[in-house]
Amino acid sequence: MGRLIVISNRVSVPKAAGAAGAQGGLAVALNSALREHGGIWFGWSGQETEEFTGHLDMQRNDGVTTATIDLEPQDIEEYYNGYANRTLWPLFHYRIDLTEYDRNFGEGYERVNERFADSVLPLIENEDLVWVHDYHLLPLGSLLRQKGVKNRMGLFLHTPWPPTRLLVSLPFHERLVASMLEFDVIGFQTTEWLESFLHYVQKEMGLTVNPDNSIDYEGRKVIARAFPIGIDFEEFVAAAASDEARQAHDRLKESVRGRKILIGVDRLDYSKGLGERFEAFARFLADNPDQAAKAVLLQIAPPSREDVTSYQMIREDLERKTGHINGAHADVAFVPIRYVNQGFPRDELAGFYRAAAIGLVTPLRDGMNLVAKEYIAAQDPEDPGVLILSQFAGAAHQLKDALLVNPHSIEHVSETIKQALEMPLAERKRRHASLLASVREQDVLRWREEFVRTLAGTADTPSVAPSL
Ligand code: GDG
Repeated sequence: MGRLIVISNRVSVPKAAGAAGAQGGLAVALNSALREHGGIWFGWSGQETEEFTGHLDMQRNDGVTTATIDLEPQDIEEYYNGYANRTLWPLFHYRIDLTEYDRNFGEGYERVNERFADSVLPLIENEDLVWVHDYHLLPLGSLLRQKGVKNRMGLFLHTPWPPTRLLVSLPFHERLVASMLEFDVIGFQTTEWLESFLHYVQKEMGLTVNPDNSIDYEGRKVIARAFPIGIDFEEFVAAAASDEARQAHDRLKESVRGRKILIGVDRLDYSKGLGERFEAFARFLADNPDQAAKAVLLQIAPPSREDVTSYQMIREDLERKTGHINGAHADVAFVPIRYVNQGFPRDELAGFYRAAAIGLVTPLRDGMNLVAKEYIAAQDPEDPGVLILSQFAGAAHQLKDALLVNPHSIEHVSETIKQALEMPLAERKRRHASLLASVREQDVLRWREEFVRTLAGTADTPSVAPSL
């Protein structure tokens, strides 16, 4: 098997084990894959430069080589803040009301993909496997083919894939999807997004999908498959058992003085359903006055994509809602919602999860959602908390023993909070044991192994095709 060339919008430079602010599971998994197979992780440095030069900043840290480029301010505005985060992200999360269709964004997106292709090209050797990530880089495979790359190339999409009826609202949608078909493997988080994609290529492009899910395209076979991403299970269990986690756990527990903790952890993003979650919690407080002084919601929401207006709006909306709900339900010694716009080290986060009686994971739409899996991994199996999970998160396909909810239904979520708080220990343990087995088994190492083996052409093909 050749080396791996991992390409994503941003690159996560490996840090020594135990370093402060250590990395998330995805970065850990990709770095371990790069250590094992050898290769390079390429992407944008996150820095801007007056004029694009294509200069590659090559570094080697902890056994992994990274190569990054800087982008011009116009690139960042049109490609990153524009087409990626104002057009594709909302559209792929079913929010055509927030989707902006601006021709400059589209041109910037193509220009930056071209810059990525030109910059990474000299790094690719004959036998390398090229693994591209996410919605920022959908046309990259096609651009690399045009420049003569013959290697096996795969794409993994971390977000949902939208229904055909929504996708056709995107100008030049045919061109975008056709460019994706230059990859050899296209991976999705769940069969639901896979089915949407296959529906599009059949209905809009008239292509044939074979029983093994491969798509016949211009004399080649493109493999489309679901590869559900997971967490680095062992790493997260170890994080939850660390001294830092225990201290964070004890500090939080002490501060709530016997109240039950509900926890939410999300980037501050409208897809995560935070406003609906706050309203559901307020409804729970209003409908259960006897419980109201016994529960507290800790919402950790580090800011994200702050240059995009819809993100500024969601932030203002949540500040207003928090103020309103706390104003209505607080007393002099207690506020029901603790809303924190700040990130925490992973170990501390694991301790917070463990302290919480309920994990409240209620996105309106989510490719997978790793927070749900982290919450399960961090629990004490002898006295576990309850996971309340949106039916619209990819994770709901696997975590069927969670309490699945429709996050749009404030009443349903409110009633489910009550059910979770009253759940007997035996049922909590039974549900948790089943969820834990699934999170452990389908972890991030398995995810990357399956993708890499499929890309290398050494994996078994799935015997069952999704039903359309
Ligand atoms: C995209 C897709 C898909 C959050 N706050 C803190 C913190 N986090 C970490 C969580 C978790 C990660 O960020 C968030 O992952 P999610 O999966 O929940 O969501 P997205 O960021 O939207 O990720 C998603 C994922 O890609 C992977 O394919 O599951 O559907 O949208 O790991 O723990 N980490 C730390 N402090 C925080 O305060 N250390």
